[in-house]
Amino acid sequence: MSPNASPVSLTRYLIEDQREGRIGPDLRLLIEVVARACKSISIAVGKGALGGVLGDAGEGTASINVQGEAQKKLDVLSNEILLEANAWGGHLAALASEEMDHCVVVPDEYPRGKYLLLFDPLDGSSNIDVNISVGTIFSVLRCPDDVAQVGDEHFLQPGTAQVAAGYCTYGPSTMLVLTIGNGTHAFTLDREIGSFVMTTRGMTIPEETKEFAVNMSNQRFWEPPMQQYVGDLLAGKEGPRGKDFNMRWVASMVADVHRILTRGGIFSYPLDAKCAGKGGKLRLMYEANPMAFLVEQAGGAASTGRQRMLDVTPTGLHQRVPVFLGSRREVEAAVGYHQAHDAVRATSGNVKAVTEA
Ligand code: P6P
Repeated sequence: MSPNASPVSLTRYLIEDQREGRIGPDLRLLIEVVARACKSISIAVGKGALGGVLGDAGEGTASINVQGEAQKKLDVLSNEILLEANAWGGHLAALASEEMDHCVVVPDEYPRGKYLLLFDPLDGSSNIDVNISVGTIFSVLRCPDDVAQVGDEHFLQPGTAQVAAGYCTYGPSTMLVLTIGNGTHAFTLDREIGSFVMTTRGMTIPEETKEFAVNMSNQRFWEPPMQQYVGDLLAGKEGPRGKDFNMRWVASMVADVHRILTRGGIFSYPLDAKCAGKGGKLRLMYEANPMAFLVEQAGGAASTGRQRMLDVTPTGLHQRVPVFLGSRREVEAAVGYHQAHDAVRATSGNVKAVTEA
């Protein structure tokens, strides 16, 4: 059989990348360990009501995480699976999770590696009880050299510092989507042999789209540029955009982003009056940044609406940001509405200052 005919497993893909010098053995091991943990999470999620793991965590008393959100049993289980899988391998210095207030340093009884792993163990978990796709999102950073005691502050690196990022979507099929900075590639879990097999080498997001993803129920809370942007989308071909748009909103970021990586579109969770005080809804370090890395590696764009997502300098482990990501031309259009609005506001602010001087 010619070498190009046999299926490429995740292991083979990573070994080839290591052989070509794009990753080292520790990062290869880290990604393999995360993928193995995702297989365990996929099994737990797939059992549904039969696994006794649906519903809220905390027997009777609600369990609330650092985000102030009710934890699902599967949130807690997924977090534990990822912590246990990554503790003993010797590839990590510390881990941080949406479900934990602070980072966790690898226990002293194990060797300490040079990477930092961040994850949302089960994003979209509010959809679990209604059997809608959910997913695990992860991001990998290098631990700064010569750090005696790793703390949250060592994780506060911009998205451009990521050495790997990915997600595992638990849908009709379980798929791992990964980048190590050399394109974005999709692997589908072959349950008969228990391994991830490459099904798309080089996912590519079309530059243009006719499909947007946003939670329209927040429309009255949006900033003016977002109101104008979506209003023009809804105006269709009679409006300034000159074409009709379709809308999708799964309320599971992994599912929405996977659709966009597969067929294009724009995903947005903008600032709104409800979440403006927190900086946004979605988390920078383990949602927006890994997704931005994947999307840019697939030819798309990712922005806060005012700044390239990967350039944001983090100020906190659980920092929230507005998110626009997907088809490059459409993200640029959305950003353009914000830039135009801000320019007018700055000018009127200057005029006001002069007139009041
Ligand atoms: P809303 C899920 O809770 C999540 O963090 C993302 O996966 C998703 O895109 C968003 O929140 C959904 O938010 O306000 O529509 O429920």
